[in-house]
Amino acid sequence: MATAGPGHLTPDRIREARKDVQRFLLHYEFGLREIGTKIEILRDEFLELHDYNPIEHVTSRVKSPESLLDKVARKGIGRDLDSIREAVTDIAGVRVTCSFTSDVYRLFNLLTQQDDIAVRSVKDYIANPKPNGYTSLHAVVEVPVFLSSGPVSVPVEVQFRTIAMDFWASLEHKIHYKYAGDVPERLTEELRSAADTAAALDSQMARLHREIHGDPAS
Ligand code: 0O2
Repeated sequence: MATAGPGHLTPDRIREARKDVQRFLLHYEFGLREIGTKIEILRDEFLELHDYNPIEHVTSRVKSPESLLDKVARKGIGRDLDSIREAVTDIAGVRVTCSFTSDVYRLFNLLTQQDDIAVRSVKDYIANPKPNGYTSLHAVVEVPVFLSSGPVSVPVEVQFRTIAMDFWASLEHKIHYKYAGDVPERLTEELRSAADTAAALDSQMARLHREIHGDPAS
């Protein structure tokens, strides 16, 4: 009877590989929970101290295996879990949508200055918007997760943005997806102009808010 060689797939090996992937993704799920708790604590304390909630909503996701494999193929990353762990930093993602741009930076500072958080990279697309008009503040942070086998450091990409930035990004994402990246020039132009309008709205709302309430955290 033929025995399975080292590269052959057998039901046992497939089961083993599936378990490895599940365990790999579970660490990112734990990382999300740690960051989620930190953000909830900041929000609740802020509300208690200043009677003001700087966060509109928070969403989070672990990248699906399909989307992860797409990215790995697109970027020419090795398909083994060690290479993926090293090269893909947005497997765990949290999006924090704030009321005002000042809250975006305030939350970013409060989170990234915590002692157990290590900042791996920051991209400030608010100070430097992407050519298509995209704005948001991105930070890849490492958070410790304490497993029964000891601590592991889990990277989480945190995107901070205002409601207007979020509105723009979700529409742009739909348009990008609909046209498979080949967006007609007219729509590209309109999106750029909509991004300017969103930025102007953010400034105007912040000005009005200051006029009525002052700076709630000052
Ligand atoms: P999803 O489905 O949201 O996860 P990367 O490709 O991530 O390795 P990159 O592009 O330098 O490297 O990272 P960057 O600029 O930090 O962007 C990562 C994420 O930001 C994207 O994740 C989007 O969520 C968001 N983003 C960046 N640019 C744009 C944009 O032009 N429009 C919109 N709508 N979102 C943007 P993913 O993996 O692309 O998608």
